[in-house]
Amino acid sequence: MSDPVSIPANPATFPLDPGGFALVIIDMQRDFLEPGGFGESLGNDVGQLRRTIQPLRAVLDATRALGLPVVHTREGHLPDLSDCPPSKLNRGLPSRRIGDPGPNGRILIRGEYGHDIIDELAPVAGEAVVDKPGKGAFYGTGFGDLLVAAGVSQLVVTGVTTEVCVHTTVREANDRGYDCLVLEDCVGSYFPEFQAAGLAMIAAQGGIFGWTATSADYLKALAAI
Ligand code: TIU
Repeated sequence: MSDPVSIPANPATFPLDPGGFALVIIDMQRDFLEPGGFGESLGNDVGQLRRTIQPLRAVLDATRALGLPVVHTREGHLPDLSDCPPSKLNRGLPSRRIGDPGPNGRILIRGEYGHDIIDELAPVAGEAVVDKPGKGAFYGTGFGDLLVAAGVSQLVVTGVTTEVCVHTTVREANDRGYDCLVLEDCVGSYFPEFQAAGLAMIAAQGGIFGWTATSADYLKALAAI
């Protein structure tokens, strides 16, 4: 593969290694992006997240076209909830709890319609799908081994929500030695103020957790590979 391609980013230029990165798409599931799921049950406006779909689709298409690795994640639990700690099950005052029936099936349960990825970003053959019981993609999953096997050291991170599963995954990845580039318009939060703060926290202190850039600049870099 070719030499690294420079992407304008915060807090500094990101040297994208064409043969050494994976696109990671965090939890673009119906349960977070469509009415009747976990996100809405917690009192959130799911419409806040939907602006990520179009730019993320462009990023996914361009990454796929080059045959580069793509990893999708899904947050959710086994039907018997044996992998869901009581602390998570009982947290807050949701209108519906994890495992309760909803219009898209049991909330955040593997195999249910609502647990799966939205049609616009559905995985295709050859793309890894990592099912995770927690907020971070590394905890309780084969994600770390998969990245080692793929030989990547950089992660281009997208998905929802910015301050929860995206942040947890970026922090886990950072501690494991990965360089994370978060695409600003391809991550979303139910809370505009958390979106802004979440992105700022990644690039602050010289890039304490990584880099942030726009999808347009990522797409320009892919075109230069
Ligand atoms: N509630 C919230 O903002 N997020 C989650 O519960 N999971 C993810 O971020 N995927």
